[in-house]
Amino acid sequence: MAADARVAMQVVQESGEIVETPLTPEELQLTWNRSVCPYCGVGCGVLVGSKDGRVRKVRGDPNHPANYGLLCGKGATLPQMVHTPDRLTTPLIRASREEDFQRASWDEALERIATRWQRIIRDHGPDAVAFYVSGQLLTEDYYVVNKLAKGFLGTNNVDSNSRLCMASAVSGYVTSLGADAPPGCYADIELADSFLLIGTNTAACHPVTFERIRRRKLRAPARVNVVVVDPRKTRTADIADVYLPIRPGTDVALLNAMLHVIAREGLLDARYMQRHTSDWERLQPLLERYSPDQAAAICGVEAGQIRKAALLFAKARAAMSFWSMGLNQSTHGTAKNNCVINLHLATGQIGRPGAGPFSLTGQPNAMGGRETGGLAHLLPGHRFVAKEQDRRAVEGVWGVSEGRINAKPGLTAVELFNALADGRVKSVWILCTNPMVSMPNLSMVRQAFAAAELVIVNDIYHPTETTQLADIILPAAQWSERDGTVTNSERAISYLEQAIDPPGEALPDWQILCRFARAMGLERAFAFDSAEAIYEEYKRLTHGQDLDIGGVTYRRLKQAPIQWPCPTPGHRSTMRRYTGGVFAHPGGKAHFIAHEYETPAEMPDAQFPLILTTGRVRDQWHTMTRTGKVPVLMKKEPEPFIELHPADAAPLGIAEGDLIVVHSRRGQAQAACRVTETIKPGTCFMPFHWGSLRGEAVVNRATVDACDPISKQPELKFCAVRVEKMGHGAGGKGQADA
Ligand SMILES: Nc1nc2c(c(=O)[nH]1)N[C@H]1C(S)=C(S)[C@@H](COP(=O)(O)OP(=O)(O)OC[C@H]3O[C@@H](n4cnc5c(=O)[nH]c(N)nc54)[C@H](O)[C@@H]3O)O[C@H]1N2
Ligand SMILES: Nc1nc2c(c(=O)[nH]1)N[C@H]1C(S)=C(S)[C@@H](COP(=O)(O)OP(=O)(O)OC[C@H]3O[C@@H](n4cnc5c(=O)[nH]c(N)nc54)[C@H](O)[C@@H]3O)O[C@H]1N2
Ligand code: SF4
Ligand SMILES: [Mo]
Repeated sequence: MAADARVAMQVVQESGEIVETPLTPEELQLTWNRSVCPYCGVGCGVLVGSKDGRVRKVRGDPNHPANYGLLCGKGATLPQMVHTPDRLTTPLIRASREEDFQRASWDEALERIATRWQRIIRDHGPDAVAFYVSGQLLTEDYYVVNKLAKGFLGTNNVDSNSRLCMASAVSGYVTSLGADAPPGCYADIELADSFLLIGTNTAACHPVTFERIRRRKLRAPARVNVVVVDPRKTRTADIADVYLPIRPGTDVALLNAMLHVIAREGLLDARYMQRHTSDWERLQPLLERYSPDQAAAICGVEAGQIRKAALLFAKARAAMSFWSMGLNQSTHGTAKNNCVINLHLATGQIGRPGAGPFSLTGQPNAMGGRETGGLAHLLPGHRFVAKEQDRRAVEGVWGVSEGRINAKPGLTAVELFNALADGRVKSVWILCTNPMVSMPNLSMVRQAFAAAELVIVNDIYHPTETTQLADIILPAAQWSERDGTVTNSERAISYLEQAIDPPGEALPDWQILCRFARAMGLERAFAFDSAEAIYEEYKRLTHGQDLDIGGVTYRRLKQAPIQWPCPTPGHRSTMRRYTGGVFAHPGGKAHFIAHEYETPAEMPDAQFPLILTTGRVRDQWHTMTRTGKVPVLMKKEPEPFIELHPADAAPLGIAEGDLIVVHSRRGQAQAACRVTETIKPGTCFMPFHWGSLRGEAVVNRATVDACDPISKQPELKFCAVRVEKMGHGAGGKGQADA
């Protein structure tokens, strides 16, 4: 597919300004391939310009419906992270953790894993091994790892970093609507006249989607309104008509109060509720207790503002809500998702143009992961491990005997590392994630690595904080070096074309897994010779399911992305689900779900009086293995920082730029203080990007690993800490790499 790249490069700046650069004569000499940005879940289409085996340029794909040509700074600088000196080119192995890594052949490395895993499985059972994977794998990788573990090795221990990310959205949609995934599409943005942005720093984390919302607002400032709810006044709040600086963790109280107001003011859509929903009678009595005044006291915002936000939402012709980690990463993450969806159901703001709840997916293929069963309780095709008929259906397609798939869900991310630490799990294979930076409560994770008998890591670089602790490191082909598919936030499946060859002996993750399966004696089931062959098999498992992709082929995807469901070859794409008001629960009705506000797991006290919340900056991606190598991206925020309100800083004698340390019951992190009024008093904020390879600003040493009981998602947005000054510019006492 020769993509037409005769388009100007359009990059959206933080100010919202769009900088356009026309194609240079050299760029016209490049070979252009169509792909998708491998960073956030917006899923921007990109054109990849390469020459002599190297990626030289990236441009936004003018025809891709996620971005219509626009990119943010991370997408625009992709070529700079592909060819770096620390790329892995061969497998690396070592006999003990005291030794250095040695190069090895693929056969040697995979034989070694196969021998060890066969022994562990024989001696301790299949649940003594586990995979910890990533929303940045492609759909085909995800499918193979699930088939291998759940169908053939006999363990459901496949969990993903999506557990730290979208798990609460999954459980929220499933409990409220009957099935996973956002019902609407990006094109709704141009049709909506009210936006609720809650627990999302869209401007920094989904910049191209934010730009669409911003333009919508600016084009009709009087008609279109925006409500932003965040304890930090981020750039996202720049476009807000109502900004609610909520106390962290109190969103359930706020959302209940908004619905209280809507009911009080007679703004419920009674007809819609009666026809298409159930269980309002359970929610209504609870709402009585959430008057704006009561919620104001809990949330630390003005009652009048809560009222205003509620009216803007309910009176809108079409209202959309967007949310992400500020709601999901919580011990009540499922409840928060349910409460947002309650608002939509009560006002009929769902299943029609411009209206609907829209969780912003974090990673580029977290959606594909959810579809292919990439969490420990799921099976491919939106199926559940715990449901017998689901297991039978999957066993049939995989050609394994009835009963082969274990009925017990596997270990979820935090459970998995705990099980490694206490010896229940002996070996873990980590693909495409860097848990020694991104998991909560890193000292526990460190113990898990120390206790593990065999740690295998697939990455593209070495060292990372995680590869450093491995026994075997396997070199993965990355973005632009392989093909496959991803699904973005709006359920759009896109095809990523291979543009160049991978370096050295690096292989796509699915090929590594298939070669390993063959080393385990599983030749037949893992004889896939292409990503397309995997896709065709996976497709069979979506037949008759809500996400049926029977009509999707690589051939069609090479022309344009397709939004599922798309059950037949003649079917075009599904922009919106539930347009007829028939939901995926048996009986077709969506459920109202009642939740009381409850406090987070670890509340501040005399010893640890402040709330620590964590998150992201615009120009860095996660643990910085890629964006940290791009000079222009490092410029904006070259150093880690801790935000503190002047009212909290002054009594501690802390001034702007002071080096401060954040202590929790579990560990500490250090960074320079940024004294700012944009953060809620009583709260401090630290980005989680900086890992131990970059110093002592490792915030997950302090975070808590308490989880939502339903989604099992950890509370990365709330724990109790104390901060103190270390002296201007002075180095801190190190903490061995946790
Ligand atoms: N630049 C950049 N973009 C990214 C990523 C990245 O690493 N860098 N990662 C991608 C991924 S995987 C994800 S999951 C998304 C995450 O995208 P976001 O969820 O937008 O990012 P965060 O910064 O983690 O958190 C969002 C906001 O939640 C607020 N918050 C904290 N506690 C609460 C609370 O109790 N209530 C409310 N209402 N708000 C709260 C924080 O102050 C923060 O501004 O971004 C994706 N995009
Ligand atoms: N405190 C705190 N912690 C958090 C969060 C937070 O908000 N606060 N957010 C959480 C969330 S939402 C997320 S999604 C996680 C993200 O956390 P991680 O998944 O740990 O972060 P990444 O840096 O994206 O890790 C991806 C790894 O895969 C490698 N890689 C890149 N491409 C490929 C490939 O094609 N194949 C293979 N095998 N490897 C590849 C990269 O080099 C990198 O080492 O962090 C979570 N942790
Ligand atoms: S908005 Fe997301 S997908 Fe689009 S270019 Fe930026 S990081 Fe990539
Ligand atoms: Mo995420």
